[in-house]
Amino acid sequence: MADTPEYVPPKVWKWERENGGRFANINRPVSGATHEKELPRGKHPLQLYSLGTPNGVKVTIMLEELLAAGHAGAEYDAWVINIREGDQFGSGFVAINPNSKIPALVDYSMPTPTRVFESGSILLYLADKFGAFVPEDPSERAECLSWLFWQMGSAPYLGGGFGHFYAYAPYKMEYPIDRFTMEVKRQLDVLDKRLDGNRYVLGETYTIADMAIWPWYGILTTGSLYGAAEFLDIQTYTNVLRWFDEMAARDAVKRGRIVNKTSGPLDQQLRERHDASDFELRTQDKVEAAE
Ligand SMILES: N[C@@H](CCC(=O)N[C@@H](CS)C(=O)NCC(=O)O)C(=O)O
Repeated sequence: MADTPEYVPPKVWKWERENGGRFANINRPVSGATHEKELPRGKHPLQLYSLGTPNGVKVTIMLEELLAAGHAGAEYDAWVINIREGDQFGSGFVAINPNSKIPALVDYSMPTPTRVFESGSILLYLADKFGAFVPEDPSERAECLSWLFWQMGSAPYLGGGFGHFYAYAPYKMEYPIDRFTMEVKRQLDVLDKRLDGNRYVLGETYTIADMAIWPWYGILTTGSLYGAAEFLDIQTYTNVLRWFDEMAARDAVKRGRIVNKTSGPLDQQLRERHDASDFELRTQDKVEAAE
């Protein structure tokens, strides 16, 4: 691997197993299962297979919001898929997401068990299923979906581009860091302008668009995502900061953001969620104290 003007790509790219960087050991240029492994199944109709990353947290916030709004049918089991250990390439997981990425959901309340993958698709599936957090009015619904898909389109720039080169690449490279910082700051500005005078992304209505954007551009403001708050001069995006705080104060967001977390403070990790009482009884600090 080289980052010098002398690098000339070969005629046909060949996979080098050790091309460096965090997560390099789990990447492959082919899809499909690498090993047989069934997925566990709990007692609820909704089974979530995920991890407490920004894409995973979108869905657990939505499920906790649905429960808080009284939708008892949104009770769920949340299982950890350890992507650093390659769980996403187990046969059971690949059967519900051929793309081998968390999050993925199975809805057993349907006549035929229904799999849903892609975080935006899961948010929309749940919003439609429960008639919640997506506007009914066609114009407002279109606006909500535009922001939802804005986030889905922007995440690879923020995570795969900026986050990768700023935080995970084996060494710092000016060209890609410059390129993706420019784009991430432009996107932050888009969001900041949208939130100027708007309490939530759709104005007064809290929707799946907020739930999709918050774990990425919201958490970015705290510095815990890529340690980049100062580098991105995040304090200047005052509307994003205000919106971040307002959402962070919601009880459902406080719960959803710790589900399937496997790092950080132990009292902020609920590795598996099978019951509402788990937030009181089974955070990792309590699990370890009982061992
Ligand atoms: N577009 C997908 C992206 C999901 C995604 O990138 N998930 C990451 C964790 S945040 C993952 O599973 N990575 C494992 C891998 O790349 O092997 C979505 O929004 O659901």
